Amino acid sequence: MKPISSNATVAVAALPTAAELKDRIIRHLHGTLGTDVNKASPQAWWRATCASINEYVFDGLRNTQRTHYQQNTRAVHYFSLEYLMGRLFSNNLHNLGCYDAAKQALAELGMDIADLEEQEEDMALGNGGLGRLAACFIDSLATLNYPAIGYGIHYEHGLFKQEFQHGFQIERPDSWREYGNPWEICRPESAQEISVYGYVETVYDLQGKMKKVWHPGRIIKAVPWDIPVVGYNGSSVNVLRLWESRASDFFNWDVFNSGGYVDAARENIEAETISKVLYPNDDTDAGKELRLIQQYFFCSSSLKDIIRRYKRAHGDDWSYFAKQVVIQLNDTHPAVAIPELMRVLVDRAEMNWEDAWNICQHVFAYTNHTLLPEALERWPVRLFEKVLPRHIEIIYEINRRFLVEQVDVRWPGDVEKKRKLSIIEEGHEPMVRMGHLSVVGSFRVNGVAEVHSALVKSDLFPEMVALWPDKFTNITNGVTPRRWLKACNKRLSKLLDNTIGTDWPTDLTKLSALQAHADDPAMQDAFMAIKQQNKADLAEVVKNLTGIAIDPHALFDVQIKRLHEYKRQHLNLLHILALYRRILQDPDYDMVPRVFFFGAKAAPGYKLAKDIIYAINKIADKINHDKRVKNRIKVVFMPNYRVSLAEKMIPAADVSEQISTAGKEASGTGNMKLALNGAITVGTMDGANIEIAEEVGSDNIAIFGLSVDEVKALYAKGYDSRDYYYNNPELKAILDWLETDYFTPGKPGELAAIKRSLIEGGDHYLVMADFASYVKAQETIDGWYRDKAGWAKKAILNTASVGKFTSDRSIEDYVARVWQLTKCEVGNV
Ligand code: GL2
Repeated sequence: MKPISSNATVAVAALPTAAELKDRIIRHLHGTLGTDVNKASPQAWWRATCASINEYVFDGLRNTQRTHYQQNTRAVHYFSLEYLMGRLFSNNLHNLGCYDAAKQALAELGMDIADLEEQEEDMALGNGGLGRLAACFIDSLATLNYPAIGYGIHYEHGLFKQEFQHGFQIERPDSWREYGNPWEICRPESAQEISVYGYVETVYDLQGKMKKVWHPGRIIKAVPWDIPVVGYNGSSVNVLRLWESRASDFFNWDVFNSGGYVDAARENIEAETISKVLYPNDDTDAGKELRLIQQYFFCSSSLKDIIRRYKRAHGDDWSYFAKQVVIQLNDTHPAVAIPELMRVLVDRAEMNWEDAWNICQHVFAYTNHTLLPEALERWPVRLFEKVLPRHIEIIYEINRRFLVEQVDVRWPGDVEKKRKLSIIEEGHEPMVRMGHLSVVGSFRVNGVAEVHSALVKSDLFPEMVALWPDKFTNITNGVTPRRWLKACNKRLSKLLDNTIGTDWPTDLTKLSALQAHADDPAMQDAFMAIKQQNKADLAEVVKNLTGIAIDPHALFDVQIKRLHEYKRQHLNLLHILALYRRILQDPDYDMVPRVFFFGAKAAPGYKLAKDIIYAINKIADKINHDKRVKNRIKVVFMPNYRVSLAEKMIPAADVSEQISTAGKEASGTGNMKLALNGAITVGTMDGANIEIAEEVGSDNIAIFGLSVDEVKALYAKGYDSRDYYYNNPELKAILDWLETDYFTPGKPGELAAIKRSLIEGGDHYLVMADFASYVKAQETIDGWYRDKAGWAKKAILNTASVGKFTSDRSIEDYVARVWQLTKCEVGNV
C-alpha cells in the first residue's frame, strides 16, 4: 500500500500498488465473475478491475458519510433531471490517483487498459450541456470537500443511440445497464412511496380547523441507486442518488388479492414506466403527463430522503431545516419540489403557511439555463389537477399571496403587471409557469454566463428583479479539468506537469504560468507534436467508425453539440459549400486542407434538425468522393456523439465552432473544453464565448457576427433574410444548389428544407445575416494556420488562459453567493 497523498485528511486512506491490484483483479475474476485468466472476456476483465477499484471507492464513501453524519454538516442537494456522466472507469482511476498502477497491473496480466475502457457503456442520463454540467459539478463538489448529494432519475434507457442509414438519423434504445453496472449500489432499505393522482378532501378537526387531505389514486415505490462520486486525490466520496420507479407492494397486494393478477401486472408496468426513459429533448419542453410525473417522482422521493436524514438528527424540530439543507434546482424541471415541500410542511407537519413558506424561501435556489421560449416550461393547469391535485391548490395559494403581498403592493391596481407576473398564465388553456414559480419560491436565481444572467434580468424577469434586486446573480459555468484535460488528454497533461508543476488539476489558474512559454519554440514544438499525435489517434477512430480516411495534418475543425437551429450547424454547412464551390470554380483554389467534424444528435421529433443531419451526410458523401477537391475538404459526421466520443475529439481539435446566434446560447461548456485543450474558437459574442474572448484576448479567438444588441436591433427594425439572398451571389448560389439533385442524385429538393427555413421561414436565427462575417472569420483562421509558430502560440495561449472555466470556480461561486457551505475534510478510520 502507498499513501494516496501527504494530506492525512482524505477519504481514501491508501491506494494499492500495481502488484496488489493485480491480486485483487484475479481474485475478482475468480470470486466475483466466476471465470479465470485464461477464458475471461474483456468485459470480465473490465468488471473485475471495477470491483477491485470499488473496494477503495466504498471505503472512501463510508468514511465520507460517517464524517458528514458525525459533524451534522449543512449540505447542498442538487436536483437535476439529467446527469450526463459518461464512463466512470478511467475517471475514477485518475481521481483516485491509481491510473498508472492499474495500467501496469493490467499490462502484467496481458491486458491493455485502453481496451478495457472501451468495454464500458456511457452513462448517458442526460441530453447535453445541462446534464453534463451537473456531472462536472458533482465532481467538483467531491474534490472540494463540500457535503453534497446529487438527486435524479435512474433511467433504464438513457439518451438514444444514433445510427445513420443512408444519411438519416435512426434512434436506437440505449440499454446502458443491461447486464448491470458495476458502479452503482441498490439501496432497497431507503425506498420511498410516492403518491400521484386522486382527489383532495377538505375536512375540519374538532377545533373547527380546516385541513386538506389528499387521497392519492396511485402509489409508486421509489428505489434509490447510489453512484459514488470520487473526488480528486481521494478527497470526499459523495453520492449521486438516482431513483428507480417500481410498483408499490402495498398497492399490488390489493389488486392481487381481489383476483386481478393481470391488472396487477399492468399496474406494475405503468409504475415502472416512470423511470423507463429519458426524454430526448434538449432545450425544449416535452409537455407530456409522464414527464410531469417523472419530475414529481424524483422531487418527492428526494425530499422524503432529505427529511428522513434531517429527522434523524433533529426529530420534529423544523427550526434547523433551512440551516442544514439547501436545494439547487437545475432549471425549472424540479420546480415542483417547491409546492411539494409546502405540502409536507403544511399538510403533514401541520405548520402554518407563513412559517412553511419562510423555510421554503431559505431552502431553494434556481438556476436558469435558457431563454428560448420553447424551453420555458409551462404545464396545463388541467394536467396538474389530474396528476397532483393538492399541489395545484398550493400553487394557487402561493400565487394569490404573491400577487396580493408583492405585486399589488409594488404596482397597486396594475392589472397588466399581475397578468404578466402571475404564476398562472390565463387563456384558453390556463398554464402553470414553472419559471415564475421557481423565482418566487427561491432565495437566489442565477444565469450561467455574464451575458445570459444580464438577459435573464432585463428580458425574462425584469419585474421580478424590481421586486427582489438581490435575488439575481450570475455564476458562469465551468468544466472539470480532471475529466476534460487530465484524463482525456494524457499527453498534454504530462507536458503541463513537467512545465508548470502538478497543481493545475485542482487550481486551474496555475495554467497561466504557461503564458511565459508561449513564444518558446521548444514549447511550441512540444505542444503541437501532442496535438498531432492526438489527431492521428482521432483519424484512427474515424477510420474505424466511418471508413473515411483523413489526413491528420489537415486542420481539424470541430462542431460538437446537440443539433439545433440556434446552434447553427447549417451555417457551418453553408461555409463548407462555399469552399467546395470555390474549388469547383477554381481548381487551384488555395486553402489550408481542413477536416470538418460534426457530432450531434437531433431530438427525434425535430424535423428540421434531422433534415440538417441528412444534408450534412449527403454533402459529406459528395465532397469526400470528389477527386477535384484533392482532399482540401473532408466532412466527417461522427455517429452517436456522446461523452466518451467527446473525450477523443476534443484533444484533437484545432478549431472550435461556437457559432450560435448571439443571445441564444446561455453559456455553452464545449467551448471551454475545446479552448482548454488548445483549440482556437470561431465564435459569436454569445454565452461564455464572450468571457473566453476576454480571457484569451482578441488575437487568439476569431469572433464574428452580430452582437446581442445588434441582433435585437435587427429584429426590431424588421429582418428580411431575402436581402442577404439577393445581395450575396455566393450565398444565393449555394442555397439554390440545395434545391437541385446535385447531392441527392435523382431526388431534387431533398435538401431544400434548409433553404426554405432560411427564406420563406424567415431565418429566425439570422444565419443569412451572419454568413458573410462567418466566412471572413474562417478566412482569418485559414491565414493564421499557415503560420505554424503563430498558430502554436495561439493554441498555447488558449490553454494557458482559460483557468477561470474550471467547475471548481463555479462551485466556489455557488458556495459564496448561494449555498453558504463549509468544507468538511474527511478523515479515514
Ligand atoms: C443549456 C444551455 O443551452 C447551454 O448553453 C448551457 O451551457 C447549459 C448548462 O448551463 O444549459 N440549457 C439547456 O436547457 N440545455 C443546455 O445545454 N439543455
